[in-house]
Amino acid sequence: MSSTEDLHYPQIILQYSSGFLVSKVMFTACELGVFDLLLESGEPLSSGAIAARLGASTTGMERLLDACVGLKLLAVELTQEGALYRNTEISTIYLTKSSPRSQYHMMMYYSNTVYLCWHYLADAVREGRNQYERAFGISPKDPFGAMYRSEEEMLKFMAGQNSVWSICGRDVLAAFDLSPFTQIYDLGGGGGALAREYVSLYPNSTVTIYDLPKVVQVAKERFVPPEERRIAFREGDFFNDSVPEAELYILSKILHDWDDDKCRQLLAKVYKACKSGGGVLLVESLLNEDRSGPLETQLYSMNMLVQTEGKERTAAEYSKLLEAAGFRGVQVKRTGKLYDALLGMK
Ligand code: ASE
Repeated sequence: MSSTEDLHYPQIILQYSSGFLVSKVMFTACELGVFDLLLESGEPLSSGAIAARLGASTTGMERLLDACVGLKLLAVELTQEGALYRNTEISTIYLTKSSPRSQYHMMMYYSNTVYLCWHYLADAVREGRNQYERAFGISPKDPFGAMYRSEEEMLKFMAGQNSVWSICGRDVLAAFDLSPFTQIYDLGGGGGALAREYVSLYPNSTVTIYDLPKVVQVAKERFVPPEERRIAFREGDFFNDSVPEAELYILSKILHDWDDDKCRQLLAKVYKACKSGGGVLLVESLLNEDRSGPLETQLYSMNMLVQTEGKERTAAEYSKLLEAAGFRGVQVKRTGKLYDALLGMK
């Protein structure tokens, strides 16, 4: 029997068509605080109790909870008093706000910002550029000006970006032995979660978070505790201001925001500033060389289209960019997780 005669064949198409419904159910349960309430309560609750506590309708909440059960984000148990809902292990670990591995802030960024940009995906593909004009009525010229259009948006982005490092941070930093480097600059280091992973993995290092002044200010106030002495800050714009000398530069999810021209400019500047014997660590989600996957990276590349000036690239593409800037002995490490690492030396 050929695959087109297989009765199950259409399933995959139907599944794909409701992918965004799945996302939105998860985002909404996070946003309304379902997982936090069930964690806090310590016992299974009815849909009526959850609706009342969260100020929602029972009819809406009941359907949301049932859909979460279908997604295995909640479990349901039928009792004499009716259906009682509780968190599953996966929602406790990743979807509650207070968990050390919480992805809550990423969910909120996806649900309230990324989602709105994706409404204009067809326009983005037609025009080959980001959709801030249509989605938010703001100029697409300066993508980070647009992404940081308000302090609230900037905070949501920083918190969202921070959350992935609780899952992937160790792997990308342990991909190479970085212990010979003690003086590190994390260019575009944002909320500093990767820098914090770095100093915990390499205790003899000092990491300076280099980012736009308003980002640094918020990182200091909201994200990096002042008692963390191994993390320093430097305000600047890496395209327009100077980049200070260091032994290792981290560019984590930076090159994917920019076209090849801007990447070459930035890497040339980093190469010039880098101590000899020093290097640059790229942290990115790598496409397979034949561009056949991973699906997650292909989707992220579409997101770079709607939100930035960049794209996801293959290891060969990043290596070429590094070598064009002068870096040598480029090594690639695939972690098997969402983000991978490349190391180039001066
Ligand atoms: C960026 C990373 C992201 C710029 C915009 C972004 C992410 C979302 N929006 O450097 C995180 C990665 N996730 C996706 C969907 O690309």
